[in-house]
Amino acid sequence: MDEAIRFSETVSARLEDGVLVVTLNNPPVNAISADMRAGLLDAVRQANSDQNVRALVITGAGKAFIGGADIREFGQPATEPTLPTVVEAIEGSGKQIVAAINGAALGGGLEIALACHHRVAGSAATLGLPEVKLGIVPGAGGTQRLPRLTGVVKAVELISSGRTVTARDALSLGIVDEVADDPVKGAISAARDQSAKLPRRTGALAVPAEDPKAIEDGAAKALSRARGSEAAIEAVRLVRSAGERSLADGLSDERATFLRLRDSDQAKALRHVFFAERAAAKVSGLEGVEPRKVEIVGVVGSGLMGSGIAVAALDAGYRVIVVEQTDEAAAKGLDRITGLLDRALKSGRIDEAGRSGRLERLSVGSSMEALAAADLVIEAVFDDLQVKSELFEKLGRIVRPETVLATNTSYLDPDAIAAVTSFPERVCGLHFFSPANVMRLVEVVRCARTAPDVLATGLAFARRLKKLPVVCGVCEGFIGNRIFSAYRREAEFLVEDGASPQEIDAAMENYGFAMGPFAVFDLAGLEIAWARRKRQAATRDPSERYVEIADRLCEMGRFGQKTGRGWYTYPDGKRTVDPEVTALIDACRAAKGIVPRQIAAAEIASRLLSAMAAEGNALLKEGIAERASDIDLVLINGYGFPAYRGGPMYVSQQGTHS
Ligand code: 3H9
Repeated sequence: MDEAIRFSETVSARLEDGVLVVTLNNPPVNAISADMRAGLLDAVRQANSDQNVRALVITGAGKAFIGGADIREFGQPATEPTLPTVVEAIEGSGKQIVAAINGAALGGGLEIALACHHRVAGSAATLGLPEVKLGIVPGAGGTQRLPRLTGVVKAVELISSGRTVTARDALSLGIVDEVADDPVKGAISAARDQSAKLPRRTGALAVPAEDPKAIEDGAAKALSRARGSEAAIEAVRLVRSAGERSLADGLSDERATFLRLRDSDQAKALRHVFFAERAAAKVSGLEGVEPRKVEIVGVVGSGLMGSGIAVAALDAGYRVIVVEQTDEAAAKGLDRITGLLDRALKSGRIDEAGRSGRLERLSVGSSMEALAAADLVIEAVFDDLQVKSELFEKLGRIVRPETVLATNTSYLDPDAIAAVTSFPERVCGLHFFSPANVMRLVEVVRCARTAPDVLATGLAFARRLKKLPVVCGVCEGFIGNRIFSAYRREAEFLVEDGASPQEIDAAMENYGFAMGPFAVFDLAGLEIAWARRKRQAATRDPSERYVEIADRLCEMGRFGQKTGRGWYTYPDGKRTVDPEVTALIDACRAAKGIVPRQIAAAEIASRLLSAMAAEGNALLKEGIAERASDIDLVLINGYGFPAYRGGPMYVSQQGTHS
């Protein structure tokens, strides 16, 4: 065998002192294409019959080891050799095969690594089986081999959540055998050391014995989180069965399940979401634009939103300066932030050193002048134009000439806020969702005068926070709240037409929302929408349909869950239908001469989804959203729209409402 060999377009190898180092090179993430499968199988087969080769190492070129199966091929029939064939050849090889996991080993990438006889991970590697996020189960042995290394309990949790782990965690879970600074070097040396030994085949290991109760509890927890995701439910079943039957039986069930789910509506919708997230990162007008450098983040306001933003920025490693109006408010803000960090510590998300490191990078005070040091200042004060405008005017006199200012307003016009400064080009919107340290969505608002590098700074900042930024233009409510208003309007029409709030909630929960609309209205509070309706009253077209029930509820002091009463009542915190509301609804219908009719769940869902899509189309026409898939991402990540349905725009394009 030559020293430099090419097995296919994407697979090449070099022989290093008897060890064949096979490198997979399919930029940008070494996704497993048909060409890669063919090349890798060829490499293994040839090495097995080549006496100059004592052992093999498999590694990836560039940053990733293998980012998984090529998702773009999922719409087409699988071609030979399939991944299970390649994986079987690797595991069955008579010569030692060592995985040098230099970066992300995800999905089929981890399945290849699991089939290798020894695994060396680089310290920055990430490992996981994220298939359920794509509506499928692992299709090349993941559900059967992972539990043989980690036990069923851990494998159920990892595969049903699709969570990735660090190299260190993978080592303690038994997924990898070593962590090394130079994984290729480490793998070559392991391959040499072990070349005379019999390969340790993961598939031949027994699934470790565990307490049946722990397995039962773990599965129950995973299933309760699965919420309508068929893939997660199937993943739990397959992993549990690993200890109860032969590898061959487990693999054949896994493969059949994978193929069935791959062609399911849920998987198609989730593939749409996957590519939508990548598309959202491509913002027109920002090609080649560099973001400004941000190291110090200022946050004005330390209420629920401000403290959440501060914690998210601390989590991302920034120095954070929080400013409040008074010393007393600052002390309360510090308490709130410390409380959030304590909760993260208690849940194990951060350790003691992580907590103290964050507090060292934080300062909370009442002097606005402290913000002179900040590269980016985010205001998160009371949503009132006067308050925000005065603040921006003041900030304009304090911050440095290159500092970016961002407003976290939900409903106000950020152009009006920017206009009070002498530098509106340095202002953008960063609309976080509550709780800001948890919710993934950030609407990055491109104001009329926002400079491209300022918008790019907002995006880069949100990305470093590990959030999903979606760019939108200026309109009342931006993308999400505009669509949510349309959703609210249609939900109220449905009530007037004859459906009860609880029927509507049940229909949407059945569709896949975590909560129905009326439960959400009560949770969020009814007063903000009421105030908006009152603001709009003078300019409202009198011929437009208007439902007064929510106004009457607010007049009765029923502002939602926090007042114990809204669309529902909450004795002991439990959501309960209130006859007083039922009577009010009846009276409002009667006053308009509406004879209520039974509305089926399918019609409820269809009308609400159509209302969302219609508003989405209006946003596209107005240029507020750049693409339909951005709107889907906003609804999925900010409003509980079930990801496996693909979002309201996707649903309307598919013409499937139920
Ligand atoms: C699977 O493996 C099934 C098996 O069990 C069974 C098989 C039988 N395919 O995210 P980025 C593209 S299911 C095709 O911005 P990063 C992506 O679209 C798979 N394309 O990079 C983008 O393209 P573009 C399980 C893929 O550095 C570009 O690569 N695996 C794939 O921030 C850059 O992506 C997964 O679910 C793919 N698998 O993050 C992992 N992956 O430039 C999915 C990426 O044209 N991938 N692309 O927009 C990821 O999580 C991240 O991409 C990764 C890199 C962490 C790898």
